[in-house]
Amino acid sequence: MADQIRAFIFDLDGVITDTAEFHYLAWKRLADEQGLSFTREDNDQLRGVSRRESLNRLLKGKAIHEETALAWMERKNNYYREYLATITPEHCLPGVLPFLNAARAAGLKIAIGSASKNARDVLERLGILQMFDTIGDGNVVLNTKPAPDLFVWVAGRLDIYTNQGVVFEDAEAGIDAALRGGFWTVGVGTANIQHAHMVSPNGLAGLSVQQVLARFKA
Ligand code: B16
Ligand code: MG
Repeated sequence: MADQIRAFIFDLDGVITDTAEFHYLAWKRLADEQGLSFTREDNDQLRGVSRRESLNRLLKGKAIHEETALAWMERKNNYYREYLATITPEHCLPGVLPFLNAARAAGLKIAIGSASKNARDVLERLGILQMFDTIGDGNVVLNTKPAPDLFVWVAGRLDIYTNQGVVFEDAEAGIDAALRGGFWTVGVGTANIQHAHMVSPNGLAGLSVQQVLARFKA
């Protein structure tokens, strides 16, 4: 079992807010313009996956020049950022604010571990950026989920051992990353996350801080 739990680390898209629809609309716009097929089912496979790997999957083996790849990723991101402009504090998923407040009240550090390079902007628009002790996003490490690097970077910034942290994730790649890093894991939602130590199908709304702490009590 763990040493005492000292921090909760949250993925962003799918745990704190739901930006998957905006990613879908942005990739779909690019795909339509380039004559590529891209469905909602395809988009579901991109949860927690970096922008570069998302493009690779969208291309389905089609080869393009590096310059073109960079230009397409920038175009997609510009579309995505147009949609982000509509985000307000009402876009926090149900139960998020009470859960974050309860975690802080219990003396835990709280942090973000998101693959997104836009994470800070999203958190600012949600009005919760200042609540977190550390923000790990798509800009801080080279190797993205399922590599453990991002969560390990966050643990370093929080000054904790990895087995003192619980990672909340909605995506298979994110749970794999946290397990490889030696963290405790809570799978949030209904995706392929059954290998997490604990699963909450109804998001943070279906969970209490005390329940999580009790599950990982030393
Ligand atoms: P960006 P998370 C992930 O966020 C999204 O789930 C994924 O769909 C996206 O491709 C990735 O961020 C990169 O996002 O293009 O904004 O850098 O779930 O890790 O919070
Ligand atoms: Mg996610």
